[in-house]
Amino acid sequence: MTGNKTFTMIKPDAVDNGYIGPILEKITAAGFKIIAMKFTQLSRRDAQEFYAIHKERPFFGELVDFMTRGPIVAAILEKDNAVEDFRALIGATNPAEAAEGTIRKMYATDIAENAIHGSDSDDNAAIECAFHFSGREIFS
Ligand code: FUP
Repeated sequence: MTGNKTFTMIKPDAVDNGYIGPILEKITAAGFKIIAMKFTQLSRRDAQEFYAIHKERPFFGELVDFMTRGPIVAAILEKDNAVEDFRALIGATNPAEAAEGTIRKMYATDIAENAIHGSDSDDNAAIECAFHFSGREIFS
């Protein structure tokens, strides 16, 4: 059975470019319910931990610099088949390869500054939700 929650961040490029509103509009229009949300900024330690899976990759330093350079919007979204449906809504990691109408196609700058994050599995969605929100925020 697939889960009904996923985790997203509107990344610093999209916040800086004024796209919080249009992106949230697309998310809710696609049937996702926002069940927790905050405007915040990641510390370097937060970003290193969140992206620890990429720590050996050549782009890791730039990824941490980018993700900490300004505020983000972090949110938990609820919908049937949330992880898969949200990945379809945001599009490919590289916006040049993302389908027309996807959030990354419309609002991302390039593969490094790609506007939005979406969990890639139910297990990671649970880990990422818990990383950013306490149980009280998730369930109250
Ligand atoms: P995604 O699951 O689509 O967010 O993509 P990945 O987990 O593969 O990558 C996480 C982030 O690392 C991307 F959002 C941006 C950054 N990245 C790069 O900067 N260069 C790359 O070649 C791949 C990823």
